[in-house]
Amino acid sequence: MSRVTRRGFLSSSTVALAGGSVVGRVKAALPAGSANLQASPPLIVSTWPFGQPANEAALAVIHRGGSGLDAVEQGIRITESDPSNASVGLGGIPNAAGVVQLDACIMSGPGHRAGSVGAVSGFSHPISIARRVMETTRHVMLVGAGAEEFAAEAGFERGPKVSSGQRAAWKRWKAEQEAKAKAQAKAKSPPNHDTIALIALLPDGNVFGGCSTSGWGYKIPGRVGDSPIIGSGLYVDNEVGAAGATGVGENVMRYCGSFLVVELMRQGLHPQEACLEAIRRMARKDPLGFDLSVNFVALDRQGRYGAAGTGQGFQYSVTCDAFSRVLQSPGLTSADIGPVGGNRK
Ligand code: SD4
Repeated sequence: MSRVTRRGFLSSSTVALAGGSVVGRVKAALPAGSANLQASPPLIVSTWPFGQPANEAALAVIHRGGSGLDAVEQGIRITESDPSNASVGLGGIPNAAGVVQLDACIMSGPGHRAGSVGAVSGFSHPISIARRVMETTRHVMLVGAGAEEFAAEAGFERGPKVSSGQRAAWKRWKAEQEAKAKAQAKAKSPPNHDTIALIALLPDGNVFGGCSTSGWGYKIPGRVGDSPIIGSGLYVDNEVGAAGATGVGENVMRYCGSFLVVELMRQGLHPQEACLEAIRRMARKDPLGFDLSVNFVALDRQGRYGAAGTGQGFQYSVTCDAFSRVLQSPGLTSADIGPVGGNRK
């Protein structure tokens, strides 16, 4: 199976559409993602290959006796601290006005608690601000100026608003925009989508998760994606497991994607099958079909895990005491759509 890099996944649907039936590929991928690699908690699963060092940092926190929330936060901070990650934390892609606005959320299975921030600029670690919202306020979500004021008062580390590389890329984009005078059309083709969603199962059976991103590159200022929305970019249910998403947030949000994956696991589906079934359900209903560009990771309380994406699928990272690996998820195309339902034309 060909491997899809995180930068390539937006165009992966079209590639896969030309590739014939995916049913065989889905079956072939199952053992690689789940049955062949037996995991036991502590188990950490995250989106994309850059999730692997985050997973490993999270595992080390757990072995040092840290809590599940510490593990999720510290793991995601690794990704947020790396300016080479093309849309998380310091590597964040600016919006159309040249400003990086970050989204993040965190969730604790115990107590079913959640915190999140949206459209925050000037801070490097939105995951930590999200955790502070959860732990010190009666709210779940703070956005924009209010979130920034909250973070400033709490003394959070300020980050460069735009890395020099991203600034240069934005300037090139801006110049192109002006030359072509097609700002609207361009905004529909973001340069890439690299979100970290990291979910963790601890040996005591508790489940945690977090998600962090700068979202859709060159988005309209104020746009908030799925990543900080509980149930969309992330969902944790201590009775069942957890799921997280990466891809085009608008397409995840309209279906409460991560909530859907968790609910499918509650009905007894293996995490990988739950990710596949959620995408099938979305694609059957949606005018975009399998061009939704959505990807999910999931794990359950039994220590099973999986992932799936549209097109050729995507790469995700799995870490436990026995191994730490980047795996290829199965992908779904129109060949796997089944009966068309809902309001799909
Ligand atoms: C968003 N879902 O803001 C995020 C982007 C993403 O990998 O996942 N990038 O739409």
